[in-house]
Amino acid sequence: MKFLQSLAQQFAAKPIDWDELEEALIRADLGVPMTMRIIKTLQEREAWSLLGIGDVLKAVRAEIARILPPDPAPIRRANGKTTVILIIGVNGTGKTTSTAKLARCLQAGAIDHNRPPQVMLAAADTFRAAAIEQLDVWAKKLGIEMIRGQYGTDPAALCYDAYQCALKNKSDFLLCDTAGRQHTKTNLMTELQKVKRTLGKLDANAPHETLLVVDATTGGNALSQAREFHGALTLTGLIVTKLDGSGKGGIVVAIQDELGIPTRFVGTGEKIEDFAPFDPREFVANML
Ligand SMILES: Nc1nc2c(ncn2[C@@H]2O[C@H](COP(=O)(O)OP(=O)(O)OP(=O)(O)O)[C@@H](O)[C@H]2O)c(=O)[nH]1
Ligand SMILES: [Mg+2]
Repeated sequence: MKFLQSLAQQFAAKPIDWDELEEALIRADLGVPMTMRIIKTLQEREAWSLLGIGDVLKAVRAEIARILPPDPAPIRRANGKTTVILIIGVNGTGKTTSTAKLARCLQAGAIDHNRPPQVMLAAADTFRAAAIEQLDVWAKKLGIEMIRGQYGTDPAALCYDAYQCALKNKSDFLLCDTAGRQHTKTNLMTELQKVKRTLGKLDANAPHETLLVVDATTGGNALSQAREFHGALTLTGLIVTKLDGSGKGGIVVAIQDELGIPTRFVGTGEKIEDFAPFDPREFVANML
């Protein structure tokens, strides 16, 4: 059930219980600061005791609309060279699937309408068993070249080689899928920083996009993930996955609010076509 529908049922026939409302908004993953702002906005209104659920809905919508950029930025392109997109995140959030989905999206020219772009993949998860084969299945299906190395090798070196190869092939995009890692593991975050630094040796602006994949069903934990990954790597955007599940996705509003990181794409299922550029209007309409 959409979270505001359940809110409406909860508050329909009685005066607003501020504690209950606060709890409901936090349960929807909107985060504490935004929840407090919404509550404060409502409480400051004159004759607040007359507030009904309609006012609550309006305040939540207005607050979300104020925070999300109305038109999310398109992919930042490298100047006439290969654009490198680094895909990172904790284990199992949907990085590999999203890498394939994004490749298809870019390949189909859904983002750059001028011509069908050439896309390459780098299988930079050299850690998890079968990770390379998993991406390879997608690469074959999509007819996309994938650069791979041996398991256990340095992902930074693999990304460097893949980038060189993509530049030589005049590929428009290189998407680097990386191993899942806990944001709390310093050595694994350092490994990613090395990947970023190494790519930067071929173009100071590379990777041109550093996208964190967050799973909508993990709720508030995605905010801690975003904080840590952003602190270590300076994220340029989010991909929020599993919006077809029980997660409300409110956390991406909290992440935009606190860290200024925009959501760029959404994953809405396991199939390759279950993916789209983030549309704030549609997102809010689905959420409310
Ligand atoms: N329902 C749903 N499932 C998804 C979505 N995106 C990914 N998945 C599923 O989530 C599971 C994990 O996806 P992966 O792409 O392997 O995740 P990952 O982040 O690469 O995982 P690791 O590399 O092990 O860290 C798979 O079963 C995917 O099919 C989505 O948007 N919706
Ligand atoms: Mg993976």
